[in-house]
Amino acid sequence: MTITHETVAVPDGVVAPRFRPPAGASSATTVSLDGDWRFRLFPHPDTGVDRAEPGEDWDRLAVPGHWQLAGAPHSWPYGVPEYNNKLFPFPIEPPHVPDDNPTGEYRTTLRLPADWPEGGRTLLRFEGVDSWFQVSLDGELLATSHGSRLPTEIDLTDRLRPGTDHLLAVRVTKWSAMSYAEDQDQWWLSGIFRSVSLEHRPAGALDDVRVHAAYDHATGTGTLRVDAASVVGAGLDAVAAQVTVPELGLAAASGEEIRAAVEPWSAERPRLYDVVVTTDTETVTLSVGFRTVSIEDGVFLVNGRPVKLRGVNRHEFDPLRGRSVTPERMLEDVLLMKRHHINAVRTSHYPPHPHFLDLCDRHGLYVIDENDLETHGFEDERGWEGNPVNDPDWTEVLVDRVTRMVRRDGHHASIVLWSLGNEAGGGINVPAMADAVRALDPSRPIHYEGDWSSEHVDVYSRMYAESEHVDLIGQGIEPALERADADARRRGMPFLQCEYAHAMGNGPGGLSDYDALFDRYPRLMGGFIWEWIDHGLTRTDADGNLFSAYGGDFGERFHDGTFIADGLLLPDRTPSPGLLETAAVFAPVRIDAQPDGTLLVRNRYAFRDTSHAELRWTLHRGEEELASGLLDLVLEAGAEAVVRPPADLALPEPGDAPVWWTLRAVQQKADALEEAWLETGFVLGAGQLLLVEPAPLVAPSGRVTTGADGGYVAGPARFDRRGDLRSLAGREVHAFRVDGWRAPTDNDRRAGMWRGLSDAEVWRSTSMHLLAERKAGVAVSEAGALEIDARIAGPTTRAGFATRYTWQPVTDAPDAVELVVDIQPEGRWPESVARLGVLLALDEPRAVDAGVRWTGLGPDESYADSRAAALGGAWEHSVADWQTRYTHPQENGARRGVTSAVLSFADGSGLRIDSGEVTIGGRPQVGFELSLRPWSDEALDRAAHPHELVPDGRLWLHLDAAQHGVGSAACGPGVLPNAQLHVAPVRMRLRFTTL
Ligand code: IPT
Repeated sequence: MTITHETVAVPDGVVAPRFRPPAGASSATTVSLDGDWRFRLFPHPDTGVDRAEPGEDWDRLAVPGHWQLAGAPHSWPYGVPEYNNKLFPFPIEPPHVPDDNPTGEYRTTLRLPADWPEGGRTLLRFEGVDSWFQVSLDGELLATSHGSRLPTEIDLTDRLRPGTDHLLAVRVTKWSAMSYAEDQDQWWLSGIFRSVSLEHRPAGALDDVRVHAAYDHATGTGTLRVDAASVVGAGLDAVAAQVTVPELGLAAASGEEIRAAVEPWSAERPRLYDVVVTTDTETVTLSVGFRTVSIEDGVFLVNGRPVKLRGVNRHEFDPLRGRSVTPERMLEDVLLMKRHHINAVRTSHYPPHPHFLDLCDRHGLYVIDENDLETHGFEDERGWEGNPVNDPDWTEVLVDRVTRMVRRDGHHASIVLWSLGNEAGGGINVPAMADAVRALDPSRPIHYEGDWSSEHVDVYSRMYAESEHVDLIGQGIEPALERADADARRRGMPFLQCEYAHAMGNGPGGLSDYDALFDRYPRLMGGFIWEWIDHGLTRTDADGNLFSAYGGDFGERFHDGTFIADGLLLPDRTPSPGLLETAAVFAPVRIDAQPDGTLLVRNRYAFRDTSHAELRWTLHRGEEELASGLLDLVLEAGAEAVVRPPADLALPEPGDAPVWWTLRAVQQKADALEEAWLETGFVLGAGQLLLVEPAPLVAPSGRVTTGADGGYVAGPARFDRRGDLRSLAGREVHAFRVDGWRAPTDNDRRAGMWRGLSDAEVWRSTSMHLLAERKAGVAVSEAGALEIDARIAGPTTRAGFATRYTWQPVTDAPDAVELVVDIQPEGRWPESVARLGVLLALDEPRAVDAGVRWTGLGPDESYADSRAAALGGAWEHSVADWQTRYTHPQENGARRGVTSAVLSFADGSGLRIDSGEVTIGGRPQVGFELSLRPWSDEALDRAAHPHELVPDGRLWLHLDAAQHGVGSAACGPGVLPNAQLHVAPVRMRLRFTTL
């Protein structure tokens, strides 16, 4: 059979897969072949280039790397990246792919170093090549392989002569039959994107080292058995090895079980022991963690204790290098996760670079290692017709993939579950893969969400399930499966959300609601937020500005746009507000205010008490500290306590800012297991109580005066005769009116998985984006206030906001004016509204340079369903820093609970805004929501990328009673009832003071 890129067959000419010890862990010689290789790109796999062609005058291309990114961020000499989510960018006719199939010819010169050891075998190792490739040496075709995120090894033993140059030729196609199995939601990026090396394998080498390191929590005993094998032909033959654990003074032979009292490994305490495995010809030193994963009574346990996975889905991504990630980036990811209380990672949707797993072992993250398999594009109205996962022709290929993963990674303590793949439907190859995994490693449970009835897996998994449904599953009362036996089996399983809380743009909202369920029900083992990072590739626009590109930005004809930007990190790894929210929700020491005015402190570690943390409280008004102290409290793992401010704490009289009692669990010292990532003062959790509300504003009693032009003057506010606000605080007013719209978030724009219209569509249907004001009357009241009646509504609808604005100067404060806004909705409104409040746009040429200090929740943005990270206090920003530069511009930056804000303009002047009573539907709340931008919501909505937003010479403020939550409807549930904003009467009392 002639093998082509359209052949469905396991790799040919390759050696049996072996385990991959950390770099430097083996005594065997290896040499890296990374560097600049010779390269030429052809339009078709039939390149017509002789395998013996040395390509001396070809281009140079960095290996590892993707050819599409060779000139990033400025040029794209070898075609551009293309982004697709699930739909195949080519006709579905497996195993065929388009003729238009860019194919790279790589050449490099191989020369064995002079000191290359004699005897044994020499393997050429590829850690990852996307997607299909053929390897030739000195003009002879030796191997064909695929499995983009899996290693391939080729035996070159009899072909390499020391001191001689050999020509290595690799032909890599962009598309192949395997593209049908690698349809992950990401950029299509090709080439030799992970390292290449030559590996010496001495005779009797340690090609496969299986580490069985368990921990018996009842006795504190670790058991260790190491099985060692050498690759012989296509199989493995056991070899006798010596196993020592120097730190424990243990020695044994391979295959023998040894026992000792050990400290177990967990993500909380990633204790590792050096285990030295030796044969006559090779020594491998592994970092081994003793731990046992089990499922008992439907509960997921690590070392005998229930563990909740508070995880993220991580794609490999670098904004310049794509999936060709450096060790520095991998470390950055791991440390960022640790610093944000993430304890688990699903390697969506393929085995990561193996070094990433070394880092997970070392720093402590539970891992779901996922097979390189997704066939999502087959899911259409014909219901997975032709899906490789249900096709016997593919069985060997898919089993080969999962086998290569388990062989490569089986020794990692961090891996607690194997995953058979993602979104690949069901069928005969699911049990085939599951059997293969169990045969190699019965010690870890198997995950695969696509096994809908969980027949072949060990955990029940869903993605984006609504919290109501998760609640039912938690209680074990979810709807039954048709087959009683399958249903009974699944009911005995722990439940996992392999994806939830879609973090696209502003969001995810509702994370706390899910997390509370995870805590409530033992059956729920947690979940993995979708996803870790926005895959925005850095590129220049026509004017040379750098920006983060998403689907369509490379002129792709067929793409999925912004859906690639759905992470907790912005593409440059700046934490988004969503990551800060995640850290607060995942906090190991949760501190939550209770309705009875106490704080509930919960130790959510599975294995640690809180003796490493200090519980520090402060009583503060804004930033002014009134008192502070320590709570004498140590909580055992899983324990909780109710705490309250000390009984003798003297509370001040109400003043101009609320008084908070804030409690933080602050880590005191980092030990050796944590020092890589833990910073001094690291916060393990925080919470607070509002003890003293601010004093009400003194009722104004000044009188409006009438100007010569028939207009009105109320302190620093000037109006024309029609009642239009013309200037405030010495600045021209460009816009002032009630508003109900926002620049839709990605979540607002989508209808989620279960609903008809998106929120943004609903708002458009009532023309909320086109609101305009009609004045109905202007009068000066007996009390001397200027009363302006207006109706705010959009075209095509009868619904509107009947509004009265009442402006009154403040006696003895000539620079101050008070505004009461009364909004009465009229007519029929849709189920939600984006915001309720006033919009104020002031002319301010240097708006970006303005500063703002506010008392309220901060320091970062928060929304009704994403507010765990925000704490009451006094905070400061510039208008420029106030903006969150989401990869796709959208509503951002709201600060809630604001009781006062001081704007300082570049010219030295200022404006203070204080809040009096604010009620929605008659319910009082503390403070208002503040948003500030140097551009309008319309401009924000129009912009496709943040760098397109240009300050327009105005400062746009929103002073809202409230905003709608953010939800995660971009993929999943919309805003939950507890965070929806419904149209209701609103009353807001605000005071403006010129400074
Ligand atoms: C889910 C995919 O598994 C994931 O790769 C990603 O595409 C995510 O959606 C959306 O960003 S599948 C979806 C049909 C729930």
